[in-house]
Amino acid sequence: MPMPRRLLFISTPVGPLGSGLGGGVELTLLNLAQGLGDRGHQITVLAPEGSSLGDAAIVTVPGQLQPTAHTQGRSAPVIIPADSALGAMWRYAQQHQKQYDLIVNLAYDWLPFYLTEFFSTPVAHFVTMGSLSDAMDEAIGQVAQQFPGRLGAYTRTQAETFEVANAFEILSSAIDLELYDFCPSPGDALAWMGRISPEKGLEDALEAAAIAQAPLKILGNLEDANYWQTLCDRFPHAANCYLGFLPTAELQRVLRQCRALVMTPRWVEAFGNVAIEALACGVPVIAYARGGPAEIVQPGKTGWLVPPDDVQGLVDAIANIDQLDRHACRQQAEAEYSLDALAARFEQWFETIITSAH
Ligand code: HBI
Repeated sequence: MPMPRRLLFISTPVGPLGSGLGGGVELTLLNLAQGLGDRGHQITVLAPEGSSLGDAAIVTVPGQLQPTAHTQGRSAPVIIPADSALGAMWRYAQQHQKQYDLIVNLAYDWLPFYLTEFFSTPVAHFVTMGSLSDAMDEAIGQVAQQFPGRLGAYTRTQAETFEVANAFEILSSAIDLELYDFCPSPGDALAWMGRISPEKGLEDALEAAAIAQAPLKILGNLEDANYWQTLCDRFPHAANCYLGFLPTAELQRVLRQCRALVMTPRWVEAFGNVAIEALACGVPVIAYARGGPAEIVQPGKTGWLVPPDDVQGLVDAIANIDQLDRHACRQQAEAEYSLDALAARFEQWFETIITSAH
């Protein structure tokens, strides 16, 4: 077991931890804090005010939240609002960096990458989405060139959206399996989970469920109200399907009763934490063969992969759910996506950076 390290994790500036605005980053941070804490490391999390994160040591800073990167477009300029939480978090990090062996950035923003060379404590970057803008690609490319080995990603597919794909350490993801109860015999509903935002393609799941005449349960943060309104106009019953953004304990009580999770990403989903949450409950995953889910689903065993944007393909997969093995789903989660497996992967990545930085 390598020596205990003092690690400062800097969270996403788009929202307080626990609000759901940070999407998969919130779960990743919670899991890393718990998994690495259990392995004896000292974890501090730096996040916007109003954040909460289980029992990890957390430092919060006030300030204006960052506009989300995934709606800005490729040529979007770098935006830093006045009184920015992002700026405040990185000022804190600069002032306290000597107390840590490593700083780990989880923000998908330009500033942390630009500041890397100005820190004496090594800064690692866990990149949580695929390539979205030229400005971010440039900042990420700069780190790849100056500090090889400092970039991490969830999946190979996600890394390949960047020119510097080979500079990324692939770390996958995980969940706390103890929070998810296996369910051998589900009801007749399908599930869809995620931020309700255009890049998640919820309309295809609503259309496929309607054709298959299967009830659909929608869970997640209602991020884009205009988009949701267009869905409700097109699918009048959609509002009845929406169960809100639920904490994990309640979420899994709904999810585990479903026959399958349907994933309809329009973009390259970096990972798709919801896929392993489903597997942990024994719920097979029907997903477009795009991004992270394509590296998670074992076709014909723990789910089906469908040609991207092919709604009829979703309907065909829904008709073949009974060929899938719910026990195999739980077993895959235990083998590949436990907290300790994740912590061991990150610990090894951090050790390589820390030992080569001196
Ligand atoms: N946008 N500007 C910005 N910064 C982030 O850290 C960020 C984001 N959009 C979405 C997001 N993080 C997370 O929901 C995903 O990385 C999972």
